[in-house]
This record gives sequence, structure tokens and C-alpha cells, in this order.
Amino acid sequence: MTSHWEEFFASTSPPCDLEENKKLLKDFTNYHLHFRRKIVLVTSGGTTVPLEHNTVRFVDNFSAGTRGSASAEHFLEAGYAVIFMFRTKTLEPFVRHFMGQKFLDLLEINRSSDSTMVNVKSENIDNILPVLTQYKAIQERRQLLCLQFTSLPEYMWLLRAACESLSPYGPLAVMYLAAAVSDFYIPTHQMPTHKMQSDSGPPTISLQLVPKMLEPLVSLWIPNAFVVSFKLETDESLLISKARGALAKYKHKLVIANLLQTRKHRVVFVTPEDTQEVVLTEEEIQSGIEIESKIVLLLVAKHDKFIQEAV
Ligand code: 9Z3
Repeated sequence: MTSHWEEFFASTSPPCDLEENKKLLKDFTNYHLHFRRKIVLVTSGGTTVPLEHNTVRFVDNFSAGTRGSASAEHFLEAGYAVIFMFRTKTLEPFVRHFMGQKFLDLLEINRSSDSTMVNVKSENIDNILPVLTQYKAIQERRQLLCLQFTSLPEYMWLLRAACESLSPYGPLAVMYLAAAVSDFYIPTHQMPTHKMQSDSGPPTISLQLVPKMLEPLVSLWIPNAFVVSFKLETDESLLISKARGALAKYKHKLVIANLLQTRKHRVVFVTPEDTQEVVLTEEEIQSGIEIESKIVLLLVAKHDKFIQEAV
């Protein structure tokens, strides 16, 4: 019997850039495997679910990409090779520090008789230099690969391809699944080809459940990796029980549970045995500390223990 996730792939065309991304993944993972470096796949941002094949409208999943992009930076700092798989136009490592600033306003033109230079205005140098220095060092070490998705099918195909490339790492690989993935979608054969017309009256849209990819991911695609999924709720009373439910169902290592309203200063690490809160104090928030620095620090310790136990 074919399972729901197999049906999903059988009935959904791969994205047109999949082969190109597979090649980037292969090159990146082969390169770092040679050094036996720890590696992490960070997924970030939300998926869209198209309502028409020629997509004019779609349903979107909430996520700014803060969790993913900030965590990616902290994994890089901890020496990991990082595959950052993110929703187009959400936050990216390093670049995120300059969001909300007008790029052209950071620069100035200096003309002299024999040359024209574009420079960073002196008042911006202190902000840009530390980030740029880190970014250049990461580029030099080829430590970061960024890959983009937008729709749910693009995310699914890319996730499976990433798992294929990462599986030779065994326990050295961490799957850090912070992307907000849609739970509902319209299967290909039920989706209209063209833009829905308003003169046909209000549409009735029937969404189906998305097969949970965590199931084949943990049991088949990358069974020896350290898999960490995120659970997002808005109702505190459901948070821990839903996280425990996911652990029982998919048999992975750890769920990081968070509430939409408090996600920037409180998460809970949930394992089958216990729960552990990670919180920022008021002083830490005021001094600009990000909760992702604490999350990644704790995770790296857990991952190291996991690697030791696996050998
Ligand atoms: C999360 O819970 C992330 O922490 C957030 C981060 C999306 C809340 P931001 O990008 O937000 O910093 O604005 N991600 C997982 C969300 C999710 O869809 N989880 C599924 C679930 O809860 C499991 S795959 O059922």
C-alpha cells in the first residue's frame, strides 16, 4: 500500500530548480563530509498553499524567519556547516541585521577628478563591519548554503533532497525544522487551472490534510540524524501535550514547543522524559540577547551527547 507521503510526491511535480538545488546540496555536503564536520539543516519561514495552478492567490503560513535565520548564525558560530532552507523574502542570516534600513541610504557617492567611488557612510560602519566580517569568514570557509522555497510542494521536494544528501553524516547531522509548514492544501487534481472568477459567486474551498513528512523523514530518509521539530500553538493548555503527541508518533529526539505570543522569549524543550524551559529575563531582552543563542547552545550540548552515544 502506498502511504500518504508517497502519494503526495507521485501527484505533485517537482519544482523546476530541484536538479540545480540537488547539485548544490551534493557539492556542499560532500565538501564538509570530508572534514567530518557537524552539519545542520535549518528550515525557516512559512510555506504557501496555492489555490490555482496559475497562482494568483494562495494561503500563507505565519513566520517571519527570525527563529531560523538567528539560529543559523548561532550554529555557524558553533562551527557547524549550515544548510539554510528558507522561504523566499523572509529573514536571512547576516542580511537580517539590516532589515528596515534603506540600503541606498547607507551609502554615499564620492567623486574626484579621476574616479567615482561608492562608500559606506562613516556613521554606518560600526554597524556593518562586525556583521560583514563574520559573513566574509563564513563565505571563505564555505560554511553556509542558502536554498529557497515558496510553496508547500517546493518545500517538500527540497526537504527530501536535503535529507538524501545529509544521510551519509549519520549522527553528525541535525535537522532543525523551524519552518511553519502548512497543515492543509488543495491536491493538484482538485485545484483549478485558472484564476477563480468572482462572478461565479463566493468559492467553496475544500482543503485536505498535508501528509506529515516527519514520519518518513525520521523513519526512512535520515534515520540516524538528530531530529528536532518545532511545535507552534496559540493555546498554552495544548502546547506540551501536542509536543508529546508528536514525539510519540514520529519517535524523534526533541520537540521545541512555543506559543505564537511569547515565542521570542520563551520556548520549552520537550522530550518523552522531561520538559525544560528556555527563557530570556527582562534584562536579557533589554540588552538585545536573542533566545536563539540559548536554544542553540543547549542543542549543541545535546547533539554532542547524542554523537557520543551513537559511536
Ligand atoms: C515554529 O514554531 C517557529 O518557532 C516559529 C518562529 C514559526 C513560531 P518566526 O519565524 O517564528 O521567528 O517569526 N515553527 C514550527 C511551526 C510549525 O508549523 N510546526 C508544525 C506544528 O506545530 C510542525 S512541522 O504542527
